Amino acid sequence: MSVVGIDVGFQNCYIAVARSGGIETIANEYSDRCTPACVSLTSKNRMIGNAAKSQVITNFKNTVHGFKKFHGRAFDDPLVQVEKPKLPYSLHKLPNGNTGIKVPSFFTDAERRSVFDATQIAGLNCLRLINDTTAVALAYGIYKQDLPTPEERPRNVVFVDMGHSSFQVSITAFNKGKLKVLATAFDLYLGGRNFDEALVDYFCEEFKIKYKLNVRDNPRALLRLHQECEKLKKLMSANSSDLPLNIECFMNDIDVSSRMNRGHFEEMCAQYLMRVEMPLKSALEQSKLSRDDIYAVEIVGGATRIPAIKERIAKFFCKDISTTLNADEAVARGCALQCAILSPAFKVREFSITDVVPFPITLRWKSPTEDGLGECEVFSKNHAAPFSKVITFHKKEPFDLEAFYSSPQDLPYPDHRIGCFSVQNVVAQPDGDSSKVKVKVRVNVHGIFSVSSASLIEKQKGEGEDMQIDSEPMVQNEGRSEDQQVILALSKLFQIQEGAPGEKQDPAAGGSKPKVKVKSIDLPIMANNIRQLDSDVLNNFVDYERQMIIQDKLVKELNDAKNAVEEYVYDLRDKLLNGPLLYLLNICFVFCPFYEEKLDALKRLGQPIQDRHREHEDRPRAFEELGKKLQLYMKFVDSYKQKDERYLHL
Ligand code: ATP
Ligand code: MG
Ligand code: K
Repeated sequence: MSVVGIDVGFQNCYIAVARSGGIETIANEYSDRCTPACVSLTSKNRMIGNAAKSQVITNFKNTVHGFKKFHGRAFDDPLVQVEKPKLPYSLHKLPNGNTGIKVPSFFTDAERRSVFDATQIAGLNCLRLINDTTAVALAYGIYKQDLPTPEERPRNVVFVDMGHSSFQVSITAFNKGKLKVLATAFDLYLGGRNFDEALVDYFCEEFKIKYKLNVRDNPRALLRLHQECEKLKKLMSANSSDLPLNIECFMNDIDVSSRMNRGHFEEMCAQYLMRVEMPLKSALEQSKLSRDDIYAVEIVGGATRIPAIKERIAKFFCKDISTTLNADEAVARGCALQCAILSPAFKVREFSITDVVPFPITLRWKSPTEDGLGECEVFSKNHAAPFSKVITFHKKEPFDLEAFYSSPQDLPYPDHRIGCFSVQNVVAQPDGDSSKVKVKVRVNVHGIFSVSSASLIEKQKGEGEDMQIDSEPMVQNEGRSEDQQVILALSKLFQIQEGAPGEKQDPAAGGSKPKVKVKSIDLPIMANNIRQLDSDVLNNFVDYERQMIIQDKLVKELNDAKNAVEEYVYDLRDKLLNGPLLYLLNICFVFCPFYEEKLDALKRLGQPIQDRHREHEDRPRAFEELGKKLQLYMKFVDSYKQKDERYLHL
């Protein structure tokens, strides 16, 4: 069994794997530890990663990249509509209203569920979905030997991650063996690509005037300009002097060239640089810490390499920034560590993670006949997660619980609804009184919300109030007792898929006074409007994925066979140079439908030729050897002649 951590970035993916010696970021088939988040489709197969990225320009319509932001989003979502015109490939509406990319963050419930679905389709067993900065925090904390003891004041570290598409900050408190996220803040629309786009805009304008080119009308040229601008941006991080931009045969056979320097670039990007401070400020305020309480500011993510961004972060915290972690690989490594902790196959130092609920969640309820409409915020902002709570209702009939995010204005997502959970089979007590119904709500290890179970308590006197909340922190995944944790993680995983009907209620849950004897009956819960794929649809995708894997494999085998034939042909061609045999060879190449057959046919044709060729080559050597032997013999004869006179007389 192996466990891996995967960081799916907007631009790049990293995969780290836990090995007995530690965490290792693995390289792909190009010996590259960074794999572009890119899939290129042809009529026959898919190319993934580096191979796909090389197709971005040639096969632009069918090469999909930058899709991270579409997870869990409806097609009509404003974000999708804003991004659409920028994409060289087209987006389509799926039957369920979600976005599909046709050729065929991570933050809100819907996005998490979508990523979760994706892991299932890929055949992965997802142990935990973890926030980027929390993974980074784990990668930071687990190796630190000098963390304060649990009794001491924690060490507070700020983690700043700016990737290609988004910017996030977390403030985390560390003690020996544990970390607790205190606050998170983000600008989900600020990242390296904004800086690329600023350059692209600038050069589009310039080329319009200088060369009369309408770059925006030519997707191919625009993509090339994008790539060149990104290179230029990276160069400017290391170099403050004037730098050239040259693209040959850019458009209409015209070569273009221009220049840029860091100072000018920073001016152009002032609007983006200004936005760096906001999330930093918000996180610090939420954490209720002062700047003096901050032990270190750690930066990760490719775009934090831009000097102006580093400066702004340092200036805000009045502190030099640290780069203890590998800026590119920290997220994946943290994920792999988390999996190793969860997996029974690894012994890892104990380390518990308490993450936060990034957006407050409210439940609203009503029942068909009662007109009582109630509402309650079940998870406040930055509430610890994973966490379960038990809410007690007094009801006579089935009722609906509608879950939604309390503050839609802070949400990076247009729809603040999470889903509707119907608690079924609720009946009144035999004496006509309301029944006590205990409902368990939970934010699980993946940060996914659900009404996970409900039970009806028989013969309990009503307390006259509609509901009450008992809190009960969910079992944390605390290192050692590995087997149980995996079982726990897996069982949780399972419940999500099944919509958690009739889960067995822990008798201790809810902290109810154990004196009164009660009978508890599990109630089924129906989840509606959850932004997760139905099991049918999911299974279809799983099948489809399998078919595509087989297809990819077939095409690869075919390519390998083709290469073998070609190699053979070139080899033979070199030897034959020309003539009727070559003609025959070509015919053979064209007429055999399968590469294996082609190779066989060729070999049948080629072998005698090669044999003769070898004979021919061997002949001079044989003569030479014969000659040498003859000479030797002659020498022998000569010497003998001199020594033995009798020989002469023979
Ligand atoms: P996200 O986290 O937003 O989903 P990601 O994880 O794919 O995206 P990263 O791999 O962390 O993003 O960073 C990629 C970004 O960093 C790109 O915009 C890239 O141009 C930028 N970048 C990488 N190196 C440098 C550099 N030396 N100077 C400036 N920018 C850089
Ligand atoms: Mg990232
Ligand atoms: K473990």
